[in-house]
Amino acid sequence: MSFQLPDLPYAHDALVAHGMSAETLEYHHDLHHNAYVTNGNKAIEGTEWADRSLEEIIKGTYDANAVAQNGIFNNISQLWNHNQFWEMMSPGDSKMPGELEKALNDSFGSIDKFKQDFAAAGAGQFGSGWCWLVKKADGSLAVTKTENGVNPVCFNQTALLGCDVWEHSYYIDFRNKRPAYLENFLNNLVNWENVASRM
Ligand code: MN3
Repeated sequence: MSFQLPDLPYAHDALVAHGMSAETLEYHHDLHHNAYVTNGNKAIEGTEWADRSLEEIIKGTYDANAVAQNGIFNNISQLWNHNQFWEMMSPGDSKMPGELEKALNDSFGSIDKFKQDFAAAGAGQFGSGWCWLVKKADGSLAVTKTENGVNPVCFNQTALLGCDVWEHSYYIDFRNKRPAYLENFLNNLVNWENVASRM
């Protein structure tokens, strides 16, 4: 079995009015995400991981004590991360469902405070990585940041929202301004219905 690159759930130019260009999606989905699929398939070929699910491979190859993760983990986790990322953005005007609004207010004090924490996590991730809203095993919500391809699956957490803060995610549209990219992501791009469906 080999993994496939999923189609974007919208056209390449569907997010232009929301601050993400077609050129970004052409590079980010068609080239970067596709490279994780190609290299991930190559890396697992002929290994014990060849017929396992993405989540099984991520959990089985993540090494909490390693200075740098291995090639199987890096490519497969990034494949999974991007599969989620496209679904977490919407070309429409996404309204936050009431249950999610209540959960964020209860956990962070206000929606604004949640957005501040999430943006600070993304801006504060030194080098490549991701920031997340996760649901922990005990049911509580938290904002986290991870380096490179590491993701909530590694920690048995549910990823409710994730933002890619690798430079390839924002350099075409925002150049070096990662905080502006994060602010735009939170205010114009998030598919809040998708976030709520993951709870
Ligand atoms: Mn990326």
